[in-house]
Amino acid sequence: TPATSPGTELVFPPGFVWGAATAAFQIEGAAAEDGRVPSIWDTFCRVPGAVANGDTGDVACDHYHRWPEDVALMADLGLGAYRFSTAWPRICPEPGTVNRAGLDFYSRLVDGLLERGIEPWLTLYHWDLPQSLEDRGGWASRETVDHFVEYALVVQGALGDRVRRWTTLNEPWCSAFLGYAGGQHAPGRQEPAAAVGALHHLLLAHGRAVTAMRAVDPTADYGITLNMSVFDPADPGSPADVAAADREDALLNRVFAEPVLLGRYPQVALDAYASVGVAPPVHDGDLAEIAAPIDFLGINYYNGAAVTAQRPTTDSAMPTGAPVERTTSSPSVAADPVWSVSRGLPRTAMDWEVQPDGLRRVLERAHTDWTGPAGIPIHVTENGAAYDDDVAPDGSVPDADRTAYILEHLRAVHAAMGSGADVRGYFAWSLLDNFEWAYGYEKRFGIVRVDFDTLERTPKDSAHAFARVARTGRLGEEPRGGTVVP
Ligand code: GBH
Repeated sequence: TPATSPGTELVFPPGFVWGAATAAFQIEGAAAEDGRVPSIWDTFCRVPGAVANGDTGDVACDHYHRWPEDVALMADLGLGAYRFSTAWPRICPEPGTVNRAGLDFYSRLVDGLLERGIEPWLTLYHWDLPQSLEDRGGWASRETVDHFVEYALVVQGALGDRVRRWTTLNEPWCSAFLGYAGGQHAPGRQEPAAAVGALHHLLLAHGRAVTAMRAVDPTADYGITLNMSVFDPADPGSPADVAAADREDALLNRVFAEPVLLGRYPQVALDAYASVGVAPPVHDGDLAEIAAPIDFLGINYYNGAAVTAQRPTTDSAMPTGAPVERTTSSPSVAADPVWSVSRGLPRTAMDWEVQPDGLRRVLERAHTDWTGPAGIPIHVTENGAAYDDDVAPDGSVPDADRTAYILEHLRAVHAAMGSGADVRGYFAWSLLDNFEWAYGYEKRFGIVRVDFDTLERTPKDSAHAFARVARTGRLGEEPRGGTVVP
């Protein structure tokens, strides 16, 4: 349990993991080097209008070449852990093939991290499916499951002597529903049946890979990262709004957490899918495979939302002038639409609400409902914010908004731990400004600024503030929303 010292200084327990996170496609660049083949994101970037400004991952942060500098940056900041993903299209260009040069890159990276005392946290899949597998049906096809397991074992075979923390998937909700239902992400399909197929195959790939990797090495830690949110009924007195919030919760949170941790799909989600005539393609034994024991649950949290079953009018519901939007939890996979409404909370450059207490609620709920009973610890594997940063005349980046966002969310993590949630680590998203998917390079999430002309890196004020908490395990009375002096 974390301690609270006199005053309002918050103390995190010794051994708490402090890190920063990235993903291969968002930072590496070198898209055609050393035998890498195209991923669904390389293809999607070439679809006119799919990605802002026609941006691609061809160069990104050029991390593929500049990784020593990035590792040194993390070491300077005193971070104890680095969460990154390996690119499947670098490692297994085709099923049954292994590209040694691709593996060697990650082997050098892992060695570089370990030399600096930074623990590698490896995610096997952060959305960059080889295009050749999409051509065979992608995640909508059951065959992709075993291709993933094969890839996972190849990576483990090459790095398992040094990597102890393995995450199978990052945010399978995004892969399935933004990729195959909403179409905002690669592969850009809008097919409810394919999306619900992808949901199931992703979960099966996770469970099967955990079992296969654990058979090779029972001593390492295996987990999955889910994106979670909190949904409040816009009108708590309206049964329709309460039901809408419950459905959103089922479609975003429970439909992933319950199969993984409890071995079942929530009925509310199955009913929503049935309302548009689709269902997960479950075979006998699949749910037992999906529920393979895990060693940690990764949770990514960015925002919550207030939702309603009634389409609100722009005037009354959105005082910020933001468009009234159907929520993204259930794009075309539920007949009853759910709308999000503004509560007048501050928003980031993504237009997402800033709601730190939502993180406390997500963590406490995950502990109570899913992980706590099984004794499984939680790691916050992503949390962070996009803001339009200014560079000061002296070259520094005084990102007070992002700094406040991170520190407020750390307070929420501490509060959740205080009420018993077994949270063991926190990773800031992201180490670097990077390729923000459909938003290209327009949205900056980094605690380190990247100048996309020169590729120069500059730690922002948020990096210094976060580093100070990481080094000391203490969070003092930094002014909220004001400047934090490193
Ligand atoms: C993560 O996804 C990704 O893992 C990471 O790669 C990415 O760069 C980062 O976050 C920032 O986007 O409009 O209120 O309905 C974020 C997942 C899912 C979080 C959709 C926000 C919609 C909020 N996102 N969710 S709302």
